[in-house]
Amino acid sequence: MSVNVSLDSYDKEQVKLMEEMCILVDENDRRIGADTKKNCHLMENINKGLLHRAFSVFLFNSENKLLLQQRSDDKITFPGLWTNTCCSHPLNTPLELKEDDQIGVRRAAQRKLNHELGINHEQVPLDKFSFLTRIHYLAPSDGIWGEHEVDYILIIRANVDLEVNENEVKAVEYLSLEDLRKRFNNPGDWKFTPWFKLISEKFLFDWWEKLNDLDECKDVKKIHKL
Ligand code: DMA
Ligand code: MN
Repeated sequence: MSVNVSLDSYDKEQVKLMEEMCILVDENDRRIGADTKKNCHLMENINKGLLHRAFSVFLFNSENKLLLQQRSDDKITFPGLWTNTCCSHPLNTPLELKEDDQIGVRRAAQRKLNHELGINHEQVPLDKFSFLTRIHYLAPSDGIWGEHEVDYILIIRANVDLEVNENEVKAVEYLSLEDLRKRFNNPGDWKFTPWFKLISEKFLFDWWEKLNDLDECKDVKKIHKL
């Protein structure tokens, strides 16, 4: 699918990333092809049903605080919004297409935790991510761009060293469960991404209470439509 939308007015590094090849899936998360990150995020294509695979990482430190990030103003979709630790897409490459044990998604999560936040692979080993469930959602960003994804939820508990990539991330903050509840009730100048709000409203606080028993929270077969 190709639509004539100019990327000229956007940040050059972010424009380059729009050439990445995302994995197209059907509503059952079966791979049906590949397309550019640009095409996958144009509302014009999304409105025709284009759907791709994604992941959302929620990283908690040993004090059970969640690492949030504020997206950089250079991002083409959802700039400046506060969200969970790291989100992105497994790419259409042999390593990240692999579905056994969600290994492709885990690899992508490791890659982007490093790219966005400077976290070393050793601090976030592939087998330390807990895969909880998948969420299918659609959310417009502005008139032109949006998201329509089958989103793999990954939780990891780790104390990490950060070296933030300012092209990706404007600010970071560790929040306790109570801090986040307060932020949602009294956001001040904080605006949140739609997927973070959706996941938080439906699942996050429950998962947070059960960080020591995450197996109880796993629903690996189901794709929740939010
Ligand atoms: C896309 O995140 C994935 C989800 C779950 C919204 P993103 O826009 O941060 O992706 P990227 O960092 O690759 O631009
Ligand atoms: Mn996406």
